[in-house]
Amino acid sequence: MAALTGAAALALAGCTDGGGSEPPDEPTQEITTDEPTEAPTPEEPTADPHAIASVDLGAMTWTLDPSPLSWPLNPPAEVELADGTGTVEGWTYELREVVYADADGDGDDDALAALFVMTGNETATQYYAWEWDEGAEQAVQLVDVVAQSGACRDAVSVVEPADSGFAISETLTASENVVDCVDGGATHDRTRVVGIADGAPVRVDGPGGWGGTCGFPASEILRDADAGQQAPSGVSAAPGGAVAAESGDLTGLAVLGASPSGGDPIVRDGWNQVGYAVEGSPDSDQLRIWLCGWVQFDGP
Ligand SMILES: [Ca+2]
Repeated sequence: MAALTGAAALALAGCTDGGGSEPPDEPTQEITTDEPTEAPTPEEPTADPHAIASVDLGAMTWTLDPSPLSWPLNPPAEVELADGTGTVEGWTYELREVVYADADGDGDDDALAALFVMTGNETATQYYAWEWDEGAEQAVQLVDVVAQSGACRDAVSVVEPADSGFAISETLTASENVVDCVDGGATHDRTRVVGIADGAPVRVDGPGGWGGTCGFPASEILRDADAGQQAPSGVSAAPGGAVAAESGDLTGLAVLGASPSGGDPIVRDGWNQVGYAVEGSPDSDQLRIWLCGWVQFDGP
């Protein structure tokens, strides 16, 4: 305190001295050398951007996606893993590889974790995102499956960190052959990048859209003007409309359903899942490669 007062007094003296050519320099130097000890930054070292990597996801309770698009069908609601594995009513779950990237843009790593599922002869691998909550210092799981692999189904080949999310390379089966092991039919390879916005998986590559699993065409494809008229407010990346998809003018739109033969439309909180095309995005009749999003249609 005494030293500080002395320095301040010197500075004051230097300033009031004003007109002198040499003396003002010295006090200024003394003040700047004092500064580092006065302004420490104690909070910085405690925030670890890779904190989620120390969370053992193999010792967490996982909530399983109840969507009809999630395989295998009708899983239990949740499973508690211990040492990376868990069993519920004949269903066995195993934690597989975990990939880390900052998927929501807050500077902290989030995770995309593979969960291997077995029941009877059926196996699948589902990829769930875990978002790091810095305030609560815990990893929070997103319920929506981000990607999935299964025999005679879609296949995920690579999951790796990307600039603003997780890059997922996968092979999609054509919709009409999705469960046909004998004749697999046409397939489509693609890589998409999935981030997290408002607690939901969203695509952060290209024109955007929903980042979870998508359904199958349950309605005829509307094109050009018809598509735009059906969704005058555009397409949202997630149900609820909080995250707008970067859609531009719609050139194609189809309501999606829960099975390759159409099935019930996929509706969440009054929002229909849709496949859509905009200028420059895939616009073929192979609807599974279309962008995917949500539209709140008027009427009942
Ligand atoms: Ca993050």
